[in-house]
Amino acid sequence: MKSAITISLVPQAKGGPFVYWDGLADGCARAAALGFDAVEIFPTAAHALDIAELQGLLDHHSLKVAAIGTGGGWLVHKWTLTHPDAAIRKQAREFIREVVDFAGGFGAPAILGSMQGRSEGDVTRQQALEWLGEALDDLGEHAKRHGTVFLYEPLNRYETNLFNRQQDAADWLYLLKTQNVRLLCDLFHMNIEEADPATALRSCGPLVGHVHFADSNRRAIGMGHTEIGPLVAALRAIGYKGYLSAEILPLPDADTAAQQTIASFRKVAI
Ligand code: LER
Ligand code: MN
Repeated sequence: MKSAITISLVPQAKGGPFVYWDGLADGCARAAALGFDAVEIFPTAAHALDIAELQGLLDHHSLKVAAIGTGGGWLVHKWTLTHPDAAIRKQAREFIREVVDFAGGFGAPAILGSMQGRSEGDVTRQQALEWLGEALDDLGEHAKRHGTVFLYEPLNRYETNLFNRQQDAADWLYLLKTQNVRLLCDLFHMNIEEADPATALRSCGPLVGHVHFADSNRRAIGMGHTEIGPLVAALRAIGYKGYLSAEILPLPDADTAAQQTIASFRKVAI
């Protein structure tokens, strides 16, 4: 397994679960100094990122891009793939496609988290899942052109009512036309929603495509009450070789959260 840490470039996400907040150069330098393998980037939009700048930083620090988030489309514009307005759903899809293209250039997947939206008002669950399924079929196949997968993240009940548990999402993903979407298993959401997170990871097997490495309280692993040993054992058992990426609160401060993360990673995952 490989280590990664998050960099947020979205001012509207302040207070959110990202470790570094002071730009790509700062985040990459700090991540590399601690020995992380990769960074996970949370941009306002794909076009706000500079390909040459990012490539230069990755080369200089021997880092990779673990994944790129799309939640900026929700935080900045309130766009989702299940919005009742067709024009907004289209903008949401375009926004995410651009992230798929940008991330694909770095061999990394894009993440669908907050931009999945929810079923509410006149949008029934059936309707929302139809729109979400169409979008995932498109985005999954689009990612394939770059040789990458597309990541779908079940969120806890306070953030979506579409899929809160990994197995429910997995059963539904298998019904899609595309088979190029993988699950992003966020241990923070799983701590809230799963009866047994380790069993959930084992049962999703090859669909597990990325992991958000967060403790029960969304702090660095080791700063809450999650027992990480059985979770890593479950990931080993299914042959997971991807990233454990720290999408966590920068508490008590970013550097301490990052140091705690890499110490926990080295203890359990190497
Ligand atoms: C995104 O990865 C996520 O986990 C959501 O809770 C938004 O922060
Ligand atoms: Mn997450």
